[in-house]
Amino acid sequence: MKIGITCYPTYGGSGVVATELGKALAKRGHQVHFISYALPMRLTGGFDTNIFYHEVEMSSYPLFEFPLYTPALASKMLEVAKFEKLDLIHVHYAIPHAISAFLAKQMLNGSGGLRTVTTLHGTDITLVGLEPSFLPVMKFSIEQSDAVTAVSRFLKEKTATNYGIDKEIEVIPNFVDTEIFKRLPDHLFQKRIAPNGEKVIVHISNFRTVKRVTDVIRVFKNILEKMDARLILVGDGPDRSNCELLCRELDIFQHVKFLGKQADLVEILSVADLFLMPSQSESFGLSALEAMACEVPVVSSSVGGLPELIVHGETGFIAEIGDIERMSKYAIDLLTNDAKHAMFAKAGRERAVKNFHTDIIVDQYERMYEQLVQSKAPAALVQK
Ligand code: GMT
Repeated sequence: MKIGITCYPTYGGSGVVATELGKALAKRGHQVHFISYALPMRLTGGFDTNIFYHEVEMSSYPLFEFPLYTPALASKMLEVAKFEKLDLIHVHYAIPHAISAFLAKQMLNGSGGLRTVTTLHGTDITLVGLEPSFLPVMKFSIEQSDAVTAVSRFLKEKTATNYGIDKEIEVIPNFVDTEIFKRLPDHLFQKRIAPNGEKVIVHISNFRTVKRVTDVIRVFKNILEKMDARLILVGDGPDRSNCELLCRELDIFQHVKFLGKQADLVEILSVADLFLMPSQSESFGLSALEAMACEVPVVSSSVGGLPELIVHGETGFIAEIGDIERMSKYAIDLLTNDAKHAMFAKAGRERAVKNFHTDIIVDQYERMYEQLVQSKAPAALVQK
């Protein structure tokens, strides 16, 4: 098949999922065309004869106070779909990608029946899309998509209730390449991070308010009262300065490393003893899955899709949002009980391999694409 993929190319789970999906589809022999305003973050690392990248050109004009990305993206989608003869375009994160895909499909009407797929990822549904200035167009563009998927049951239900959409939404969870995301014996990095065998706690996010990174720091402070430990914070974003300030106020800065954005997460997760994800909102929690694949137990909040990923008492623990004391108790329990920690680490890895390995999930997307493409109306029947 010839498949177009549109996503946000920057730091973030939806772009990671879209890019890894495209790479896996290309490996299976499909031709994949990424359409975005920049090269997706994980699309580096060598030439692949089945992968193409088309950049959306953005022109500025003094009259336009705001960049007009939606129509520019639709025009690029149209161009690529027409000349590369795409079977379908799969957009990740509905705003504004589903709108552009709808426009491209409308413009192509009658010349081959381009199919569109929208994957809902998180705040496109739970936050941004709910704003009155977006809601009607969000509902419309989701309903107009030929197929819609959500990354968790939680998100599927939210879409139905928040938007009154009764269209079929298939839950296809996120995935991880467990051949790449696996614990590595890297003693050098371990020595640099925790030279005296200190416990290593990791958090990875884009440091937005919904991630509640300050809760991570407060839990870590409680851990430090019981044992020597290091906190590794990976990523960057609006709350980073606040977090650095809080570490100084709590006088724990010397135990915390802010690594900023990092490409090699496996190396970092391989030295981790615990992963913290105390988010306010999390429709799936991709980095928690990546941690599980690297045998790192997770302590998280109980929001959104996290209880679908983390099995409480088996692969990690979940607590109410903001319940720092309970999260600290769970964290200390795991960090002080080696046998329990080993069981959780093993169970997390097994769950990632058994339920969320790339092949299992990409099969589901591929099946859905095949059904869509087979149901394509012959050109003559497509409304002119
Ligand atoms: O929804 C967002 O704010 C951003 C989005 C992203 O691009 O990272 O995150 C969502 O999608 C990820 C990939 O499916 C999920 O792992 C995250 O849980 C989800 N974030 C939220 O729901 C806050």
